[in-house]
Amino acid sequence: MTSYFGDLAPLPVDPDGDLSFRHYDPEEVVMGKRMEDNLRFAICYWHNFVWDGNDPFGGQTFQRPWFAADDMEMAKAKADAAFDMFRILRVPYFCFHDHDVRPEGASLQESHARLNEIADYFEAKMENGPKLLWGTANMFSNRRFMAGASTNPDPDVFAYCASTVRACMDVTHRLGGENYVLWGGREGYETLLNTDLSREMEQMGRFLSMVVEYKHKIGYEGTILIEPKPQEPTKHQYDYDTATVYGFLKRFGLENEVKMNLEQGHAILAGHSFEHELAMANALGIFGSIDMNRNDYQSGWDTDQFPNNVPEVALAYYEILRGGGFTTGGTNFDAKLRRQSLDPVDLIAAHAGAMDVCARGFKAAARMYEDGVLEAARAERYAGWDRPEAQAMLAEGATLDAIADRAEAAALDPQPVSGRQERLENIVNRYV
Ligand code: XUL
Ligand code: CO
Repeated sequence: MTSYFGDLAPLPVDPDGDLSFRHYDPEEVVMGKRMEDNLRFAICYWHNFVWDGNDPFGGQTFQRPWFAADDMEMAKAKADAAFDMFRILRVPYFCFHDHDVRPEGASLQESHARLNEIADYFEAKMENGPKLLWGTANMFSNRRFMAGASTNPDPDVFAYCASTVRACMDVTHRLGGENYVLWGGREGYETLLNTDLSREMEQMGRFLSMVVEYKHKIGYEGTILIEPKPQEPTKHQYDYDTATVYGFLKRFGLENEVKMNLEQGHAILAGHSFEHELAMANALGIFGSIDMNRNDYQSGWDTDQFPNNVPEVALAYYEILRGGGFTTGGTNFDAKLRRQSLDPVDLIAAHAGAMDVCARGFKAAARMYEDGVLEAARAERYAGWDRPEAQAMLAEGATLDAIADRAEAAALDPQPVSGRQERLENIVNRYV
């Protein structure tokens, strides 16, 4: 089959090009690292090669050649197109669900055999090509998962999920995947009238504990990531946001085993900003990776648009830099075209533009971080806490009584100082 993308060569770095990287140069060194290593871009399989353009009111708009049949031959044609796109966009990583890459078999065993056959096909293509940022299992599309995966009222679904995750983690391990993601697509409820919350959360905790045990059993050294999302597809999801997931991890003793894969759009749906979720994960020591996209602020749906707002992206990378940058994580574009963008080249242009937006945002964040102006202002705001009597209040042995006595003896009368928000916003504006 001729390439789905015609004869497109890998995109050049050209500030004046039409289809080029205008701001992203993988070789440019920022904060001592190549931009490729700072941003660790990944392309996702599902939105680009699986989604057919449907929306709640209409069906397929895209006519990808590999949609012609649901067989292994077409799965390989799809992989050819995918790896061709990874080459054109010069990305170092990709991500996939089992369901994205192989047609489901008549039995669990056949599904797993097909997954392994595709993994063999990937392995050959990965020799000089992109690496796997993360693998995951789709336990939300098929109707068997309509009432949840590990939280399902039917224990056979729980067991089916154990088999599915084992197969997907094995393949992720074999392909050198740097992370394994669990997004609780339907781990939540539609109505409390038929839901036993307590039981479902116990099931989810047991399942996650066993996933972690299995990771150690097979010697997989990648990071297990949970991707929080408050709702959609279910009305309420148990992994609502970072703070909720942290409480859940603590409850099951998994806070040192599992980190977060944070998605811009999911943060917005939870009523947060993306930087809030990133800062929270850093504060709790559970930041892992990001799904970069942009959410519509009016619709209330998970619109998974390509990022196109440099200041927003800059603030996100600023929090990531404050936490020390990525380790096993990266920037996965969990983003899809609008359904009228029919041309193959739209997929390329969308990603090239998104990579440029991320590069601009990252470089602004790096300058802001290196100049240290915001950090100096932050440090100054808390400087009082460096005084010995302030430190003593937080130390072991301090009591409310002793502190209260000291406050009264010293006749403390604290004077408010400005939070200087607008001046700080003006500083940010100089960089973006
Ligand atoms: C859904 C979503 C998923 C996860 C992987 O909103 O973000 O695609 O990233 O299952
Ligand atoms: Co995502």
